[in-house]
Amino acid sequence: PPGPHARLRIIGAASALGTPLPGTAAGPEALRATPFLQRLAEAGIAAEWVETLKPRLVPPPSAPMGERLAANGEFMGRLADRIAALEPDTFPLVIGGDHAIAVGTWRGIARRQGHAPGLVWVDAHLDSHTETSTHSGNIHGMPLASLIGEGPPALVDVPGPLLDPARICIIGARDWESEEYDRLIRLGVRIFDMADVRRRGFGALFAEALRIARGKPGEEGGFGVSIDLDALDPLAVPAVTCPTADGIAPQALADALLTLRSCGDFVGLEIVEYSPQLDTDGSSARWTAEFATAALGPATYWLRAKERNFGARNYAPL
Ligand code: HAR
Ligand code: MN
Ligand code: MN
Ligand code: MN
Repeated sequence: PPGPHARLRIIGAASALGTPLPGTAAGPEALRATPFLQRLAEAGIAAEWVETLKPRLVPPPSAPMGERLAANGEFMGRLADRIAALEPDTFPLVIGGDHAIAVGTWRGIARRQGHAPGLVWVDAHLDSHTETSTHSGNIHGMPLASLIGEGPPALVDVPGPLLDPARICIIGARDWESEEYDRLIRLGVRIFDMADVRRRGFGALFAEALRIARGKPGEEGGFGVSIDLDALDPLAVPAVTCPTADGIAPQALADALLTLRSCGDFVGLEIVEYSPQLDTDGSSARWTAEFATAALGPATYWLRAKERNFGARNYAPL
């Protein structure tokens, strides 16, 4: 079981290779320059920013699909290698970058532990096209399908165990094309859309998503959470590549993430699509820090007792 003081390791993934808009490439270093680390430290979280990885090949958005896929594959391979090489007893927080980086994050985490985790995917979108079904040609619309094994070799062949679709749950979806929706239903991925969120409440759905991601009793690999900031309502969190109306209230997400503090089987967190040029008042950066803090701060005694889980990953105070 993980130790009670897993050390937090932040990896920046400064990529916009999955989108025609360049903004997300500056995301990690921009967040690093805000009070992001200070906010974590205030909450008793000692974090080390390990490295910000940058793409080696940056084809223009007009380049052929094959060239853009190859550039993504090269970058995701290096990201997965870096994550797989993290010391034991550390917890990875990966900061994007557009959402195509998920290919590297989750294959790397799966390889690191020798078993795929379940995954809660918080997003306005389904990100489950392939190179043949995509309407836009944008590769950040493809990472989830490729993590399950459907998609172009450049993405699917990044080394590491594939994810089990029965242990993936999407929350917050409200904008998709039928091909990706049909693919996920065929594969058995659960989708909670915004109508479900309004009907049942975000907290209840998030708890159910965790059960889905953990799998049947005794299943291995723990679970991870991937937060695409465009899942949030763009009136509150506008600094994203694809703002999509009628999203999740940021406080509802922060409240739900608090429940992760007591989960000893929580194995990784990813936050993507931050586009600093659009963050004119810094509010999107503040919410991003709030989400990381909510998920990764020390578990309270009350929460730990409630969960009866003493493998909780706490972070030693600075
Ligand atoms: N479905 C659309 C497409 O394939 C939009 C998907 C990508 N947008 C994101 N990722 N920001 O979630 O182009
Ligand atoms: Mn996404
Ligand atoms: Mn999205
Ligand atoms: Mn379309």
